[in-house]
Amino acid sequence: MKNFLKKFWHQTLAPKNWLAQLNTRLGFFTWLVVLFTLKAILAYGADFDWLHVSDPLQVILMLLNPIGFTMILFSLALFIKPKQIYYGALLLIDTAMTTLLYLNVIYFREFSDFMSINTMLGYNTVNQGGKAAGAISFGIHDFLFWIDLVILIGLMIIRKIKFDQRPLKRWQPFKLFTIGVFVLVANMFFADVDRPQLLTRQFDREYMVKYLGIGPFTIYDAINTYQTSQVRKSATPSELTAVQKYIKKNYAAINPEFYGKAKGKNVIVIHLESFQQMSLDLKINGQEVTPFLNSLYHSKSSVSFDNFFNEVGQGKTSDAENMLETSTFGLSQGSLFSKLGDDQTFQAMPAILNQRAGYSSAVFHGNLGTFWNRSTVYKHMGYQNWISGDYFDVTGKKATSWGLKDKLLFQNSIPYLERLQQPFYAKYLTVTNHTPYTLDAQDQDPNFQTSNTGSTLVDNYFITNHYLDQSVKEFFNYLKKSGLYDNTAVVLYGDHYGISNTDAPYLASVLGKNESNWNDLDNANLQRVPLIVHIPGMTNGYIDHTYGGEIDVAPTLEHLLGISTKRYIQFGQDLLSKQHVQIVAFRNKDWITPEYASLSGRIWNTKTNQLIEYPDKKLQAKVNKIQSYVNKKLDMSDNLNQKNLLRFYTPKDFKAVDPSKYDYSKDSTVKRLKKINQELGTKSTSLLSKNGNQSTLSDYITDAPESRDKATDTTRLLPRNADDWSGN
Ligand code: GP9
Ligand code: MN
Repeated sequence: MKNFLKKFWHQTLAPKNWLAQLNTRLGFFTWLVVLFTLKAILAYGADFDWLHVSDPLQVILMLLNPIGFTMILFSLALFIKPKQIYYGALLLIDTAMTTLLYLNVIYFREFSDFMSINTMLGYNTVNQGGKAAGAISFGIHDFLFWIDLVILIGLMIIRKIKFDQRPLKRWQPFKLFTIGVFVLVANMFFADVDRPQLLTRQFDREYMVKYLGIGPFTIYDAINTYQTSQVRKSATPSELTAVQKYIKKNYAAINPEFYGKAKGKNVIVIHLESFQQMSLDLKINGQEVTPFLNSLYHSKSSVSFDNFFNEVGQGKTSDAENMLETSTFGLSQGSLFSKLGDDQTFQAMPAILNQRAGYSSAVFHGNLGTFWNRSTVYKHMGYQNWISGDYFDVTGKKATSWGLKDKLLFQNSIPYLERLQQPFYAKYLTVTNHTPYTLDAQDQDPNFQTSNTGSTLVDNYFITNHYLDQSVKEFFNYLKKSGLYDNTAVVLYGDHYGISNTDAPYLASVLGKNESNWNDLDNANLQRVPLIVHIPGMTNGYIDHTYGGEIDVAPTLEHLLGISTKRYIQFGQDLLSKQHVQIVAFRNKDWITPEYASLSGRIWNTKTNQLIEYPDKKLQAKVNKIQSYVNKKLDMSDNLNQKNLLRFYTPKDFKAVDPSKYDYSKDSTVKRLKKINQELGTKSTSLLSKNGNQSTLSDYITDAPESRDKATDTTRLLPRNADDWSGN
């Protein structure tokens, strides 16, 4: 290795050899590869924030990832014998790659994201939002991306670099190509070590670039886009008919007792990150983990569900969001938001509520806007405002690596919330209760003593559960004080498990179970998450034992708001309907009902907690029937989403969402909200206007110690993807 590097230096890189090298075919090629690699690293460092690398392997991968792909691509020219074409091809490939790199640099400056094929082809007008033209920002180092090409071509013109007549040695091109392939494969191998399932799970774009580089990312994205477009192209409107027929049969009628119970009220959805049902009513060392959520859970003003399951796949939070907004399932692999979100047709809650009942809409979240492709997806769903971590001060201790701490998110959201026209549909995505559940000592309640299960993760989980509980309580106090409470329905739900099956047995002691006979059904039972619909003024609330899942929330909520759902393509059923079918389909085709569960092909009795090894004929027939119900439901949903069939269907009174109408930059959002309030004048229904244009922020009391901290120039927020818990 040392010898090789020495040789490489003396023969190729040493300044005295520069011109001589550039005058050979091989030397010229080597120089282009080296220079392009340096330019890629320049972009990574100067423009892409070093891709937020967080461990030594990632650093190495980032520095090496341009080499393999560049060698492969550039070496294609080496096979060309005629000298003019050889040099021309090399320069052309280099120019093309430089252009791709530079376009990404410019795009990233505006959108903190990489260019997908859809963006390049202009299908995705969304990201440009009409302002791409004037908004290009140049950096002082930009000339470095082009200077090498200018100098090389200049030297060729003045004949300092002459075309080398001699073609390469017979096997040379093949050898270099192979080395390139070898480097790329090694690159991919180590990427997979550091981030398993990188390709199949479709992490966000920064991930792909960090591990594989701009070139492979673009090619992978192109393949993906092509496949999706083929699937979609082949789809015909008639395929929708089958789905419609299914939906019609699947429809569960409204329950008049609850229909319209929350009509006209604001809706606040609180997405309780990684929060499981088992934490409700749980006592540790004699103390409730979540006393406030428990009080909501048992309130006479709440309809709560204790057999409500998460049904997410690999898209985790984004799958939960997709189900809640659209009542369609996420995908069997990867995240629908990331994979299809760029040009998907949604008929989602924000648009339905807006068009049917005049709701304004906003999402609040402490993590970066591009995570899970939200900045794009929300536009397609018709969200008017997307108030992400990009809006807030996330410096110092204000954030965990997942974003702004929940207490601060709720508090900092008020200036926006109070400017929304009422009724509004506002969603809060909490994030502090996220693995690895580490929380600064200053945020921990000294009066709460967590468990001692033998797993730090589990013990910490209850600490962040408790913090989440306090955050929600502070927010409710504000709602009451500001007067919003009476006119607002609050929906709280957990998105998915917080303790994975690997760690779940550690829960046995706190749940009063036996760790030694922990089984698959125990794991399935833990997939329950809370669903609490709190409607101030309601007095006949109760805990409903219906088996259901996240797919069912949209129709349930819409019916509570007095909005009929018959016309929409929704795979869930109103949980309050007498016709609700109590079969919960998990994303992997497992399922659970009040009587049985099918988990990895084995049947369980959910009442006795027993495995049924040899089901009799009658039971087997029953199980088969349930399984085909589940398969059909998932297949229908997948068919609809993969082929984007909703583009062929416009429900009655529904106006297709035009994503290009939305602009989520902080500046325009602030201006827009102010303008709407001013223009409406006395007709403005926002809390701010109702309050005589006095902010209600002072009604917000938080004990978060960070709320007084001055901004610093450090942040812990790590832009990265879903199940990456590094750097924490
Ligand atoms: C990130 C947050 C967490 O923004 O929503 O996502 P998850 O890791 O739970 O999918
Ligand atoms: Mn989540």
